[in-house]
Amino acid sequence: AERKGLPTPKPSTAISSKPSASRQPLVAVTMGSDSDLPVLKPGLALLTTLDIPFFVTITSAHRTPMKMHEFASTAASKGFKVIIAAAGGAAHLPGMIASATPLPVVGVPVKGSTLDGMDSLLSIVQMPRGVPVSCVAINNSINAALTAARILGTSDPVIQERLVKYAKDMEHEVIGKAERLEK
Ligand code: RP5
Repeated sequence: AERKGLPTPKPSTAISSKPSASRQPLVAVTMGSDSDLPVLKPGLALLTTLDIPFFVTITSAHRTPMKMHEFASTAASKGFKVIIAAAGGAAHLPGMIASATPLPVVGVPVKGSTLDGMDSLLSIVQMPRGVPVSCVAINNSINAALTAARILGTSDPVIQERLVKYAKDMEHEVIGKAERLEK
């Protein structure tokens, strides 16, 4: 639903389809519950399109606090460069992850069945000074994937070039839609 009305750039044919599992994952993706997975799926698909290897797990701040802490505190030494953390409701996961790692953490507020996701958004965005979480819009896993890719792109020109192409594809798609309307 998050992509409704938004441009949907096609995957580049220049991008390798080599499975990411065979290479060092650069992005660690975690979520509070498997019920968050449908929201993360578009972002995971985009990471695949951008040929960025990633690892996905579930670590709940409340239900599996030990596993969450182990995940966060070992992520940097395992070679991950960025963490994406999605949670809904009392969405403490991204902030707690950020408290236990020096890696950049991108938070995805997941819209639950009540409160329209405002609860998740405020829980993630209102971090105390000193423990940063970069929070994207409610349910916007695409922007979480792009933020992770942009971070990686600062030290990887190939990824940065793919992001330039992504933006160009998006621009062409919107211009194409506008031209069809203007006829
Ligand atoms: C949060 O509670 C999860 O991130 C999820 O968004 C929400 C509801 O979890 P379930 O009850 O669906 O497992 O911790």
